[in-house]
Amino acid sequence: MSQGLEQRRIVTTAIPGPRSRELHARRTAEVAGAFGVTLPVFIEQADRGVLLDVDGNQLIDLASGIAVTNVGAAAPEVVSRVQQQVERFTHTCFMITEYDGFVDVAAALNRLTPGDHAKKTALFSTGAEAVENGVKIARAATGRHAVVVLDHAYHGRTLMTMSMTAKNLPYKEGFGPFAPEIYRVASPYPFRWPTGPENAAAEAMARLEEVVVTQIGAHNVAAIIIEPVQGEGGFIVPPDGYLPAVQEFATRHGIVFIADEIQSGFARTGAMFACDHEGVVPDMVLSAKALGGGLPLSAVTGRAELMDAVAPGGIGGTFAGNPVSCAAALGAIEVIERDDLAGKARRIEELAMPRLAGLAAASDAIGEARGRGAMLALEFVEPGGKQPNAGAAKRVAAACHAEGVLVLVCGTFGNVVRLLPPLVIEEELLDDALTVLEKAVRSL
Ligand code: PLZ
Repeated sequence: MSQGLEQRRIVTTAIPGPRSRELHARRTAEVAGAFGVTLPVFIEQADRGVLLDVDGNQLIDLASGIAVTNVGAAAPEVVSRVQQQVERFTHTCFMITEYDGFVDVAAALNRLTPGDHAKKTALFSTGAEAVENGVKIARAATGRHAVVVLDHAYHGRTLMTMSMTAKNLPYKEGFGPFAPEIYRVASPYPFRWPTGPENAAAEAMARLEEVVVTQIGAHNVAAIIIEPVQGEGGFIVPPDGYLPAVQEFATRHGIVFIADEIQSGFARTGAMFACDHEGVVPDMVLSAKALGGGLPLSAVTGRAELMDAVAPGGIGGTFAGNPVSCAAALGAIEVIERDDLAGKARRIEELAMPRLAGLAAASDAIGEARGRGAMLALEFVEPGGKQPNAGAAKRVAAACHAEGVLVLVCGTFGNVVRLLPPLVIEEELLDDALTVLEKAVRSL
Protein backbone atom coordinates (compact mmCIF):
# COMPACT_ATOMS: atom_id res chain seq x y z
CA MET A 1 0.00 0.00 0.00
CA SER A 2 1.20 3.51 -0.76
CA GLN A 3 2.62 5.68 1.99
CA GLY A 4 0.21 8.10 3.62
CA LEU A 5 0.73 11.82 3.24
CA GLU A 6 2.03 14.02 5.99
CA GLN A 7 -1.03 15.90 7.26
CA ARG A 8 0.24 19.39 6.60
CA ARG A 9 -0.43 22.20 4.11
CA ILE A 10 2.44 22.88 1.72
CA VAL A 11 2.37 25.62 -0.91
CA THR A 12 5.51 25.68 -3.05
CA THR A 13 4.21 27.19 -6.30
CA ALA A 14 1.38 29.41 -7.41
CA ILE A 15 -1.85 27.40 -7.34
CA PRO A 16 -2.40 26.03 -9.93
CA GLY A 17 1.31 25.39 -10.45
CA PRO A 18 3.12 25.05 -13.79
CA ARG A 19 2.59 21.30 -14.20
CA SER A 20 -1.15 21.61 -13.43
CA ARG A 21 -1.40 24.44 -15.95
CA GLU A 22 0.18 22.26 -18.63
CA LEU A 23 -2.14 19.37 -17.89
CA HIS A 24 -5.13 21.68 -17.79
CA ALA A 25 -4.29 23.00 -21.25
CA ARG A 26 -4.40 19.42 -22.51
CA ARG A 27 -7.70 18.85 -20.74
CA THR A 28 -9.14 21.94 -22.40
CA ALA A 29 -8.19 20.51 -25.79
CA GLU A 30 -9.52 17.01 -25.12
CA VAL A 31 -12.45 17.23 -22.68
CA ALA A 32 -15.91 18.62 -23.31
CA GLY A 33 -15.99 22.24 -22.24
CA ALA A 34 -19.34 21.61 -20.54
CA PHE A 35 -17.58 20.15 -17.52
CA GLY A 36 -16.82 22.92 -15.05
CA VAL A 37 -13.90 22.89 -12.65
CA THR A 38 -13.60 24.51 -9.24
CA LEU A 39 -9.82 24.53 -9.09
CA PRO A 40 -7.77 23.46 -12.15
CA VAL A 41 -5.20 21.52 -10.17
CA PHE A 42 -4.25 17.93 -11.00
CA ILE A 43 -4.03 15.54 -8.07
CA GLU A 44 -1.29 12.98 -7.62
CA GLN A 45 -2.34 11.42 -4.33
CA ALA A 46 -4.84 12.05 -1.54
CA ASP A 47 -4.99 10.95 2.08
CA ARG A 48 -7.33 12.02 4.89
CA GLY A 49 -7.34 15.86 4.89
CA VAL A 50 -4.64 16.39 2.26
CA LEU A 51 -4.56 16.48 -1.55
CA LEU A 52 -1.06 16.32 -3.09
CA ASP A 53 -0.93 17.99 -6.50
CA VAL A 54 1.41 17.35 -9.42
CA ASP A 55 3.53 20.40 -8.49
CA GLY A 56 4.19 19.12 -4.98
CA ASN A 57 1.67 21.36 -3.22
CA GLN A 58 -0.40 19.84 -0.44
CA LEU A 59 -3.88 21.31 -0.31
CA ILE A 60 -6.17 21.00 2.67
CA ASP A 61 -9.30 19.28 1.49
CA LEU A 62 -12.48 20.99 2.69
CA ALA A 63 -14.51 19.51 -0.17
CA SER A 64 -14.21 15.70 0.12
CA GLY A 65 -15.01 15.46 -3.59
CA ILE A 66 -18.45 16.92 -2.71
CA ALA A 67 -19.13 15.00 0.50
CA VAL A 68 -17.84 11.66 -0.76
CA THR A 69 -14.58 10.91 1.02
CA ASN A 70 -15.96 11.03 4.57
CA VAL A 71 -13.47 8.28 5.53
CA GLY A 72 -10.66 9.88 3.49
CA ALA A 73 -9.70 9.28 -0.13
CA ALA A 74 -7.45 6.28 0.57
CA ALA A 75 -8.75 4.69 3.77
CA PRO A 76 -6.85 1.39 4.26
CA GLU A 77 -10.12 -0.43 5.05
CA VAL A 78 -11.52 0.66 1.66
CA VAL A 79 -8.31 0.09 -0.30
CA SER A 80 -7.72 -3.45 0.97
CA ARG A 81 -11.31 -4.57 0.41
CA VAL A 82 -11.25 -3.12 -3.11
CA GLN A 83 -7.96 -4.86 -3.88
CA GLN A 84 -9.28 -8.18 -2.66
CA GLN A 85 -12.48 -7.79 -4.64
CA VAL A 86 -10.85 -6.83 -7.97
CA GLU A 87 -8.70 -9.92 -7.70
CA ARG A 88 -11.78 -12.13 -7.17
CA PHE A 89 -13.92 -10.53 -9.91
CA THR A 90 -14.82 -7.02 -11.06
CA HIS A 91 -18.33 -7.60 -12.33
CA THR A 92 -21.03 -10.16 -12.93
CA CYS A 93 -24.14 -7.93 -13.07
CA PHE A 94 -26.30 -8.61 -10.03
CA MET A 95 -29.30 -9.24 -12.29
CA ILE A 96 -27.44 -12.13 -13.97
CA THR A 97 -25.64 -13.90 -11.09
CA GLU A 98 -25.42 -12.90 -7.44
CA TYR A 99 -22.66 -11.96 -4.98
CA ASP A 100 -22.69 -11.38 -1.25
CA GLY A 101 -21.25 -7.83 -1.21
CA PHE A 102 -24.50 -6.47 -2.66
CA VAL A 103 -26.55 -8.24 -0.01
CA ASP A 104 -24.17 -7.15 2.78
CA VAL A 105 -24.47 -3.47 1.76
CA ALA A 106 -28.26 -3.80 1.55
CA ALA A 107 -28.36 -5.33 5.02
CA ALA A 108 -26.12 -2.56 6.40
CA LEU A 109 -28.38 0.13 4.93
CA ASN A 110 -31.51 -1.59 6.23
CA ARG A 111 -29.92 -1.54 9.68
CA LEU A 112 -28.42 1.98 9.61
CA THR A 113 -31.21 4.07 8.04
CA PRO A 114 -33.77 5.63 10.40
CA GLY A 115 -36.53 3.44 11.83
CA ASP A 116 -36.71 -0.21 12.85
CA HIS A 117 -39.54 -1.24 10.51
CA ALA A 118 -38.99 -3.93 7.84
CA LYS A 119 -36.85 -2.41 5.07
CA LYS A 120 -35.35 -3.47 1.76
CA THR A 121 -32.64 -1.85 -0.34
CA ALA A 122 -31.89 -1.51 -4.05
CA LEU A 123 -28.38 -0.47 -5.14
CA PHE A 124 -27.42 1.65 -8.13
CA SER A 125 -24.36 3.70 -9.13
CA THR A 126 -25.03 7.45 -8.93
CA GLY A 127 -27.07 9.73 -6.73
CA ALA A 128 -29.28 10.77 -9.61
CA GLU A 129 -30.07 7.14 -10.29
CA ALA A 130 -31.12 6.65 -6.67
CA VAL A 131 -33.47 9.64 -6.98
CA GLU A 132 -34.88 8.38 -10.29
CA ASN A 133 -35.54 4.95 -8.82
CA GLY A 134 -37.01 6.36 -5.61
CA VAL A 135 -39.56 8.18 -7.76
CA LYS A 136 -40.24 5.10 -9.89
CA ILE A 137 -40.80 2.91 -6.86
CA ALA A 138 -43.02 5.49 -5.13
CA ARG A 139 -45.13 5.87 -8.27
CA ALA A 140 -45.46 2.13 -8.78
CA ALA A 141 -46.30 1.53 -5.11
CA THR A 142 -48.92 4.29 -4.86
CA GLY A 143 -50.32 4.28 -8.38
CA ARG A 144 -50.00 8.10 -8.25
CA HIS A 145 -47.91 10.39 -10.44
CA ALA A 146 -47.19 13.77 -8.79
CA VAL A 147 -43.85 14.50 -7.16
CA VAL A 148 -43.35 17.41 -4.76
CA VAL A 149 -39.97 19.09 -4.32
CA LEU A 150 -38.66 22.25 -2.66
CA ASP A 151 -37.23 25.56 -3.78
CA HIS A 152 -33.40 25.39 -3.69
CA ALA A 153 -33.56 21.61 -4.21
CA TYR A 154 -30.78 19.71 -5.94
CA HIS A 155 -31.46 16.13 -6.99
CA GLY A 156 -29.23 15.49 -10.02
CA ARG A 157 -28.59 16.06 -13.72
CA THR A 158 -30.60 13.33 -15.47
CA LEU A 159 -33.88 14.37 -17.10
CA MET A 160 -36.12 13.58 -14.11
CA THR A 161 -33.69 14.75 -11.44
CA MET A 162 -32.72 17.89 -13.37
CA SER A 163 -36.42 18.67 -13.63
CA MET A 164 -36.66 18.23 -9.85
CA THR A 165 -33.62 20.47 -9.28
CA ALA A 166 -34.59 24.09 -8.65
CA LYS A 167 -31.80 26.16 -10.14
CA ASN A 168 -31.81 27.01 -13.84
CA LEU A 169 -28.19 28.00 -14.49
CA PRO A 170 -26.12 25.88 -15.00
CA TYR A 171 -28.27 22.80 -14.43
CA LYS A 172 -31.30 23.31 -16.67
CA GLU A 173 -30.64 26.10 -19.17
CA GLY A 174 -31.10 24.77 -22.69
CA PHE A 175 -31.93 21.22 -21.55
CA GLY A 176 -35.73 21.34 -21.63
CA PRO A 177 -38.45 20.29 -22.09
CA PHE A 178 -38.48 18.94 -18.57
CA ALA A 179 -40.22 15.95 -17.03
CA PRO A 180 -43.84 16.64 -16.10
CA GLU A 181 -45.75 16.24 -12.81
CA ILE A 182 -43.15 17.91 -10.62
CA TYR A 183 -44.53 20.52 -8.20
CA ARG A 184 -42.34 22.93 -6.27
CA VAL A 185 -43.13 24.35 -2.84
CA ALA A 186 -41.31 26.81 -0.57
CA SER A 187 -38.20 25.69 1.26
CA PRO A 188 -38.24 26.77 4.91
CA TYR A 189 -35.01 28.75 4.50
CA PRO A 190 -34.71 30.41 7.91
CA PHE A 191 -32.27 33.16 6.89
CA ARG A 192 -34.41 34.24 3.93
CA TRP A 193 -37.92 33.54 5.24
CA PRO A 194 -39.91 36.72 4.53
CA THR A 195 -41.68 36.94 7.90
CA GLY A 196 -38.67 35.84 9.96
CA PRO A 197 -37.00 32.51 10.76
CA GLU A 198 -39.37 31.75 13.64
CA ASN A 199 -42.25 31.47 11.16
CA ALA A 200 -40.46 29.43 8.50
CA ALA A 201 -41.47 25.93 9.65
CA ALA A 202 -45.17 26.60 10.12
CA GLU A 203 -45.64 28.84 7.08
CA ALA A 204 -43.67 26.59 4.72
CA MET A 205 -45.71 23.64 5.95
CA ALA A 206 -48.96 25.54 5.36
CA ARG A 207 -47.88 26.30 1.79
CA LEU A 208 -46.94 22.70 1.17
CA GLU A 209 -50.35 21.56 2.42
CA GLU A 210 -52.11 24.12 0.27
CA VAL A 211 -50.29 23.07 -2.91
CA VAL A 212 -50.73 19.36 -2.24
CA VAL A 213 -54.35 19.45 -1.11
CA THR A 214 -55.87 22.21 -3.23
CA GLN A 215 -53.70 22.39 -6.34
CA ILE A 216 -52.62 18.81 -6.98
CA GLY A 217 -55.00 16.75 -4.87
CA ALA A 218 -53.27 14.74 -2.17
CA HIS A 219 -54.55 11.46 -3.69
CA ASN A 220 -52.50 12.24 -6.82
CA VAL A 221 -49.21 12.73 -4.98
CA ALA A 222 -46.79 9.81 -5.06
CA ALA A 223 -43.91 11.36 -3.17
CA ILE A 224 -42.56 14.38 -1.34
CA ILE A 225 -38.77 14.45 -1.73
CA ILE A 226 -36.64 16.61 0.55
CA GLU A 227 -32.93 16.96 1.33
CA PRO A 228 -32.91 17.03 5.17
CA VAL A 229 -30.13 19.60 4.89
CA GLN A 230 -30.25 21.20 1.45
CA GLY A 231 -26.83 20.86 -0.18
CA GLU A 232 -26.13 22.52 -3.52
CA GLY A 233 -28.95 24.99 -2.77
CA GLY A 234 -26.92 26.56 0.05
CA PHE A 235 -26.49 24.27 3.07
CA ILE A 236 -29.93 25.19 4.33
CA VAL A 237 -30.81 23.56 7.65
CA PRO A 238 -34.58 23.28 8.02
CA PRO A 239 -36.07 24.80 11.16
CA ASP A 240 -36.98 22.39 13.96
CA GLY A 241 -40.34 20.78 13.46
CA TYR A 242 -40.55 21.10 9.68
CA LEU A 243 -39.37 17.62 8.73
CA PRO A 244 -41.50 15.86 11.38
CA ALA A 245 -44.53 17.86 10.16
CA VAL A 246 -43.89 16.81 6.54
CA GLN A 247 -43.52 13.21 7.61
CA GLU A 248 -46.79 13.31 9.55
CA PHE A 249 -48.62 15.01 6.68
CA ALA A 250 -47.28 12.52 4.12
CA THR A 251 -48.29 9.54 6.25
CA ARG A 252 -51.78 10.97 6.75
CA HIS A 253 -52.26 11.22 2.98
CA GLY A 254 -50.59 7.98 1.91
CA ILE A 255 -47.74 9.92 0.27
CA VAL A 256 -44.25 8.42 0.24
CA PHE A 257 -41.89 10.72 2.16
CA ILE A 258 -38.44 10.39 0.61
CA ALA A 259 -35.34 11.83 2.29
CA ASP A 260 -32.58 12.61 -0.21
CA GLU A 261 -29.65 11.98 2.15
CA ILE A 262 -27.18 11.75 -0.73
CA GLN A 263 -25.10 14.68 0.53
CA SER A 264 -26.17 14.77 4.20
CA GLY A 265 -25.94 11.05 4.98
CA PHE A 266 -23.25 8.77 6.36
CA ALA A 267 -22.25 10.73 9.46
CA ARG A 268 -21.72 14.01 7.59
CA THR A 269 -24.04 16.08 9.81
CA GLY A 270 -23.05 14.47 13.11
CA ALA A 271 -25.62 11.67 12.96
CA MET A 272 -25.66 8.66 10.66
CA PHE A 273 -28.43 10.39 8.68
CA ALA A 274 -29.53 14.02 8.98
CA CYS A 275 -33.11 12.84 9.63
CA ASP A 276 -31.88 11.27 12.88
CA HIS A 277 -31.43 14.72 14.46
CA GLU A 278 -35.19 15.05 14.79
CA GLY A 279 -36.10 11.38 14.98
CA VAL A 280 -37.71 11.56 11.55
CA VAL A 281 -38.36 8.17 9.94
CA PRO A 282 -38.84 8.63 6.18
CA ASP A 283 -40.57 5.98 4.10
CA MET A 284 -37.56 5.94 1.81
CA VAL A 285 -33.95 7.10 2.21
CA LEU A 286 -31.66 7.81 -0.74
CA SER A 287 -27.90 7.42 -0.28
CA ALA A 288 -24.89 7.81 -2.56
CA LYS A 289 -21.67 9.84 -2.32
CA ALA A 290 -20.00 8.74 0.97
CA LEU A 291 -21.74 5.35 0.87
CA GLY A 292 -19.22 3.99 -1.64
CA GLY A 293 -16.10 5.27 0.13
CA GLY A 294 -15.05 6.99 -3.12
CA LEU A 295 -16.41 4.42 -5.58
CA PRO A 296 -19.70 4.94 -7.40
CA LEU A 297 -22.55 3.41 -5.42
CA SER A 298 -26.03 4.61 -4.54
CA ALA A 299 -29.05 3.17 -2.80
CA VAL A 300 -32.76 3.37 -2.25
CA THR A 301 -33.75 1.98 1.14
CA GLY A 302 -37.44 1.87 1.90
CA ARG A 303 -40.31 0.19 3.64
CA ALA A 304 -40.27 -3.45 2.50
CA GLU A 305 -43.82 -3.26 1.15
CA LEU A 306 -42.96 -0.23 -1.02
CA MET A 307 -39.76 -1.75 -2.34
CA ASP A 308 -41.53 -4.99 -3.22
CA ALA A 309 -44.35 -3.22 -5.04
CA VAL A 310 -42.36 -3.12 -8.29
CA ALA A 311 -42.49 -6.28 -10.42
CA PRO A 312 -39.18 -8.20 -10.76
CA GLY A 313 -37.10 -6.67 -13.54
CA GLY A 314 -38.75 -3.27 -13.06
CA ILE A 315 -35.59 -1.72 -11.62
CA GLY A 316 -31.93 -2.58 -12.07
CA GLY A 317 -29.01 -1.70 -14.31
CA THR A 318 -25.83 -3.27 -15.70
CA PHE A 319 -23.58 -1.73 -13.08
CA ALA A 320 -26.14 -1.38 -10.28
CA GLY A 321 -24.36 -2.32 -7.05
CA ASN A 322 -21.05 -3.19 -8.71
CA PRO A 323 -19.08 -5.65 -6.54
CA VAL A 324 -15.98 -3.44 -6.27
CA SER A 325 -18.14 -0.51 -5.16
CA CYS A 326 -19.91 -2.77 -2.64
CA ALA A 327 -16.55 -3.89 -1.22
CA ALA A 328 -15.51 -0.25 -0.87
CA ALA A 329 -18.82 0.58 0.82
CA LEU A 330 -18.35 -2.17 3.39
CA GLY A 331 -14.91 -0.74 4.20
CA ALA A 332 -16.32 2.79 4.49
CA ILE A 333 -19.22 1.68 6.69
CA GLU A 334 -16.78 -0.22 8.92
CA VAL A 335 -14.73 2.95 9.47
CA ILE A 336 -17.78 5.20 9.97
CA GLU A 337 -19.17 2.94 12.69
CA ARG A 338 -15.95 1.78 14.37
CA ASP A 339 -14.35 5.23 14.54
CA ASP A 340 -17.59 7.06 15.36
CA LEU A 341 -17.31 9.46 12.45
CA ALA A 342 -20.64 10.99 13.45
CA GLY A 343 -18.91 12.01 16.69
CA LYS A 344 -16.00 13.34 14.61
CA ALA A 345 -18.43 15.43 12.57
CA ARG A 346 -19.88 16.88 15.78
CA ARG A 347 -16.35 17.66 16.93
CA ILE A 348 -15.65 19.44 13.63
CA GLU A 349 -18.76 21.56 14.22
CA GLU A 350 -17.62 22.29 17.78
CA LEU A 351 -14.22 23.48 16.53
CA ALA A 352 -15.31 25.32 13.40
CA MET A 353 -18.71 26.80 14.20
CA PRO A 354 -17.54 29.30 16.84
CA ARG A 355 -14.93 30.57 14.41
CA LEU A 356 -17.45 30.85 11.56
CA ALA A 357 -19.86 32.61 13.92
CA GLY A 358 -17.02 34.93 14.93
CA LEU A 359 -16.41 35.76 11.29
CA ALA A 360 -20.11 36.41 10.76
CA ALA A 361 -20.21 38.73 13.78
CA ALA A 362 -17.14 40.64 12.60
CA SER A 363 -17.93 40.95 8.88
CA ASP A 364 -20.92 42.78 7.46
CA ALA A 365 -20.45 40.77 4.26
CA ILE A 366 -21.54 37.57 6.04
CA GLY A 367 -25.27 37.21 6.59
CA GLU A 368 -25.14 33.92 8.40
CA ALA A 369 -22.86 31.11 9.55
CA ARG A 370 -24.78 27.85 9.63
CA GLY A 371 -24.73 24.12 9.18
CA ARG A 372 -24.71 20.87 11.01
CA GLY A 373 -21.74 18.67 11.90
CA ALA A 374 -19.17 18.79 9.11
CA MET A 375 -21.60 20.40 6.64
CA LEU A 376 -20.91 24.06 7.43
CA ALA A 377 -21.29 27.28 5.50
CA LEU A 378 -20.99 31.05 5.36
CA GLU A 379 -23.62 32.97 3.39
CA PHE A 380 -22.31 36.22 1.89
CA VAL A 381 -24.52 39.29 1.51
CA GLU A 382 -24.18 42.90 0.42
CA PRO A 383 -23.21 44.89 3.52
CA GLY A 384 -26.20 46.27 5.37
CA GLY A 385 -28.81 43.89 3.94
CA LYS A 386 -29.52 40.38 2.72
CA GLN A 387 -28.90 40.89 -0.99
CA PRO A 388 -26.83 37.85 -2.06
CA ASN A 389 -23.17 38.67 -2.64
CA ALA A 390 -21.80 36.05 -5.00
CA GLY A 391 -18.70 38.14 -5.67
CA ALA A 392 -17.63 38.00 -2.03
CA ALA A 393 -18.08 34.21 -1.87
CA LYS A 394 -16.04 33.85 -5.04
CA ARG A 395 -13.25 36.09 -3.77
CA VAL A 396 -13.06 34.27 -0.43
CA ALA A 397 -12.93 30.90 -2.19
CA ALA A 398 -10.23 32.14 -4.57
CA ALA A 399 -8.15 33.50 -1.67
CA CYS A 400 -8.43 30.14 0.12
CA HIS A 401 -7.44 28.27 -3.04
CA ALA A 402 -4.38 30.47 -3.52
CA GLU A 403 -3.27 29.57 0.02
CA GLY A 404 -3.82 25.85 -0.52
CA VAL A 405 -7.24 25.37 1.07
CA LEU A 406 -9.88 23.81 -1.14
CA VAL A 407 -13.35 25.16 -0.36
CA LEU A 408 -16.46 25.03 -2.55
CA VAL A 409 -19.10 27.60 -3.34
CA CYS A 410 -22.80 26.69 -3.48
CA GLY A 411 -26.23 28.25 -3.11
CA THR A 412 -28.99 29.19 -5.52
CA PHE A 413 -27.44 32.66 -5.63
CA GLY A 414 -23.82 31.39 -5.69
CA ASN A 415 -23.11 33.28 -2.46
CA VAL A 416 -22.37 30.48 0.00
CA VAL A 417 -18.91 29.15 0.86
CA ARG A 418 -19.26 25.62 2.17
CA LEU A 419 -16.97 23.42 4.20
CA LEU A 420 -17.11 19.65 3.75
CA PRO A 421 -13.91 18.25 5.24
CA PRO A 422 -13.29 14.52 5.31
CA LEU A 423 -14.55 13.44 8.74
CA VAL A 424 -11.12 11.98 9.50
CA ILE A 425 -9.36 15.35 9.14
CA GLU A 426 -6.86 16.04 11.92
CA GLU A 427 -7.70 18.92 14.24
CA GLU A 428 -4.46 20.81 13.56
CA LEU A 429 -5.07 20.69 9.84
CA LEU A 430 -8.63 21.94 10.27
CA ASP A 431 -7.33 24.70 12.50
CA ASP A 432 -4.85 25.77 9.81
CA ALA A 433 -7.58 25.74 7.14
CA LEU A 434 -9.88 27.86 9.29
CA THR A 435 -7.08 30.36 9.88
CA VAL A 436 -6.67 30.68 6.11
CA LEU A 437 -10.43 31.15 5.72
CA GLU A 438 -10.46 33.82 8.43
CA LYS A 439 -7.68 35.68 6.68
CA ALA A 440 -9.54 35.43 3.36
CA VAL A 441 -12.70 36.90 4.87
CA ARG A 442 -10.80 39.69 6.61
CA SER A 443 -9.11 40.70 3.37
CA LEU A 444 -12.44 41.08 1.52
N1 PLZ B 1 -29.03 14.59 -4.45
C1 PLZ B 1 -28.76 15.95 -2.44
O1 PLZ B 1 -26.19 16.56 -3.46
C2 PLZ B 1 -25.14 15.51 -5.95
C3 PLZ B 1 -23.63 17.51 -7.65
C4 PLZ B 1 -22.54 18.32 -8.24
P1 PLZ B 1 -24.92 12.34 -8.39
N2 PLZ B 1 -24.56 16.74 -5.54
C5 PLZ B 1 -23.38 17.20 -6.21
C6 PLZ B 1 -22.80 18.63 -9.69
O2 PLZ B 1 -22.66 19.81 -10.04
O3 PLZ B 1 -23.09 17.71 -10.49
C7 PLZ B 1 -26.50 15.18 -5.40
C8 PLZ B 1 -26.97 15.72 -4.18
C9 PLZ B 1 -28.25 15.40 -3.73
C10 PLZ B 1 -28.61 14.05 -5.60
C11 PLZ B 1 -27.35 14.31 -6.11
C12 PLZ B 1 -26.93 13.67 -7.40
O4 PLZ B 1 -25.90 12.76 -7.19
O5 PLZ B 1 -24.11 11.21 -7.81
O6 PLZ B 1 -24.11 13.54 -8.75
O7 PLZ B 1 -25.80 11.87 -9.50
